Amino acid sequence: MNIIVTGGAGFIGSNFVHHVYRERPDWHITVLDALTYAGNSKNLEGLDPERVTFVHGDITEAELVDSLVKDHDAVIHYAAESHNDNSLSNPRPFLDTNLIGTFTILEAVRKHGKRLHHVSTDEVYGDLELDDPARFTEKTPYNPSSPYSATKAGSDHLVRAWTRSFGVQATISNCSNNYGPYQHVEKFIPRQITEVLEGRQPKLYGKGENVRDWIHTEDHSSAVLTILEKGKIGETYLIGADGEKDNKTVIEMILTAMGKDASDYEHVADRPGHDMRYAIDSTKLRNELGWQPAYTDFDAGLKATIQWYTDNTDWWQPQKAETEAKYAK
Ligand code: NAD
Ligand code: TDX
Repeated sequence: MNIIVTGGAGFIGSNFVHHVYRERPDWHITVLDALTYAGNSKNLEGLDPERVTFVHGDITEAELVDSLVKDHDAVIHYAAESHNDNSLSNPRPFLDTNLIGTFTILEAVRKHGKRLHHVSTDEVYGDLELDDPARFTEKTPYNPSSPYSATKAGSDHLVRAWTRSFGVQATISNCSNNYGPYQHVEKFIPRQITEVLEGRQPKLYGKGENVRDWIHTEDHSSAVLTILEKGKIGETYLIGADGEKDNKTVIEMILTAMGKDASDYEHVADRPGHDMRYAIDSTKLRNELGWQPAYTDFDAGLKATIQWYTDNTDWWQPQKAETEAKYAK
């Protein structure tokens, strides 16, 4: 297999590149990434250049995308503007990358008859009440809340339309909140860990009752590889590992693991339109494709992630001041 991973220098994309590099030693990987503020070529350091080629480019550049897709077997499409808070302050790049970028990839895979796996999010379904016994399934109606989730929902619809109307060979996955190494410090867990490492208090939005369904990024990678190899064309699979936790609990776990008082955090203004709860039912993926998550001990995964940020200050410090300046604004 000769694959393209878009967004392969970002958090989840680079973890997927490392996963495939280990699990499929005879595959060749081409990473296509624009290296926006969220991309970092250091995430791919140490990989054999014979097996991984890096192309610095934008997924909205039709000629470049077409020329790459022509010579590969499949595209695994991770590239996106991914942060809800940024989508509230400046939505435009979300429309360009998440909608026009996905459209550009669809046109190329359509023309050259190549396989596509589209990586999406559970946020397309909107949110659940805290006491709702229901979880999201592949049949839940779309109801996105933020500019980010609306553009991801739009990208999913484009992939379905190109599959039905033009016979594009595509699958879609919608995953819950990821955590693990190489995650940008703008996101909840790395932001709080690095605040503590820099001697400041973690920042909890509102009352912190909001629930996220945490999955280790390694489990996301193994699920995407499973769908790429065994998934049925035209189908959508939800990816989740039964990891529901409210934000207040996660902050308290981080503080405790880092030797601080569990109440040593500050409440800050809530996110406008803040989704209350996400929860994934991944029965279809488990029953039909035989996938199982392996990293379900959240406490152990969180401690390993804290250790990674503690050991890799050179990786995150260059992004930190700029990120906090954006938040302050
Ligand atoms: P990220 O922001 O860490 O990385 C995004 C990558 O895409 C970066 O390397 C960036 O340089 C690249 N990129 C952005 N715009 C581009 C463009 N126009 N052309 C080429 N490259 C471009 O994001 P992430 O958290 O790793 O998310 C990756 C994917 O997974 C996204 O599609 C996101 O919607 C989806 N997802 C994320 C989560 C999560 O918890 N973070 C959960 C479910 C799904
Ligand atoms: O400082 C913070 N304090 C805080 O309480 C930050 C940055 C976040 N939060 C809250 C907001 C959310 O309830 O923590 C929760 C997680 O926030 P984010 O890390 O921004 O993630 P979320 O908005 O849930 O979206 C993430 O999961 C789904 C990813 O960023 C998306 O790309 C993915 O689609």
